Amino acid sequence: MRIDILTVFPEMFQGPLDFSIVSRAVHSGIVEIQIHDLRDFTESPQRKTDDAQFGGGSGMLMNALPIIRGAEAVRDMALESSQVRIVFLSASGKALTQSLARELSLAEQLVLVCGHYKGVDERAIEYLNGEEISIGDYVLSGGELPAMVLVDAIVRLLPGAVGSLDSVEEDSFYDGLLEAPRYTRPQTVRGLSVPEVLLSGDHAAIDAWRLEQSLQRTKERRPDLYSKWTKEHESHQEALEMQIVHSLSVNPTPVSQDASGVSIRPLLADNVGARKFHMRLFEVQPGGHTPHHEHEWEHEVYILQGSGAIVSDEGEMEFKAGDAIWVSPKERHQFKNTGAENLRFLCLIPTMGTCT
Ligand code: 9D3
Repeated sequence: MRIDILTVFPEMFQGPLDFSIVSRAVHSGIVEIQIHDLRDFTESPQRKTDDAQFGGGSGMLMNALPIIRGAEAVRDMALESSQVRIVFLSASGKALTQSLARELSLAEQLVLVCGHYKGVDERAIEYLNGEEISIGDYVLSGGELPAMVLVDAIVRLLPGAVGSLDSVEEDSFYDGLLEAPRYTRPQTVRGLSVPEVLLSGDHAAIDAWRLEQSLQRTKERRPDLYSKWTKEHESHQEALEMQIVHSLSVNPTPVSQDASGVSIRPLLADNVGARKFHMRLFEVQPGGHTPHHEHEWEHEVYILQGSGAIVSDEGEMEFKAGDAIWVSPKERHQFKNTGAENLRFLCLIPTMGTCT
């Protein structure tokens, strides 16, 4: 990939791009980054790049022509000009997201135009067929820092830019959730210890704890992401089949591997051979319960948070966070929350035809 940056402050780019992943990618030839001074594309002796705006209004606007000449010049420099995208970093652009970064990382050449002052003459964007991108809803003084942010987000996605472990962006059940808290040595820092479960070696319990923490944090800090995640995980259960096997099937030894190499590790011995699941996440308030119900299939239930009991004709079975329980087919039952916090549990329902 080749990235050309047009700016009136080329000096700002000395430093930030010379470190870590971006610098390594440049030195190994994965990406070529060129910074261009927009003043080099002016024609007046004063090398002026801005002017007052038509229609009135305070502040200066960047002239269209230096930007157009600059973009045309760098477009001609590139060997293959087929896949060029011209991006204007602009406070009124569409939001930069990971999926937009991923999409941009597929281009052969990017031309980034850093706006400044009150903005740029609209005709520069129109003539060059540019797209406007913002890095978030806050006011900065120019497009230079956003351009560096964009470069960092894109370059680390280029094949070979990041060590092999990180480089695979695996689709995961946790996608769209904030990460659970993490800890490293020493075990005690100024009297603060590491959550017990992380030292237990019990991978099922650790997975359940992390999922619970992720859900809790996301709900609190990013209600937007939380409702998106819960919606997706209710309505697109098919898409989740593999992820659930991934994140919640946690016996110590793999039982089998499917074609994609995913280890299938059933939670319960009865479930050997089951390959795919639908998933439903339920939440019951303290003192609350689900309706009485029964179903044709038997399925696993994984308790993520809280404690309670499953009540059926057979009697009552208590459970707590970390437990995996088994619900028999055609047995009328309900879940009760007997604890003080919300009860959360995942139901894993085997997909027809893939379960023995
Ligand atoms: C009249 C000033 N603004 C209204 C609040 C518009 C404006 C123009 C130019 C605001 C900021 C800027 C300078 N910022 C950018 O060029 C910019 C930016 C940003 O401010 N926030 C997030 N992403 C970006 S990308 C470029």
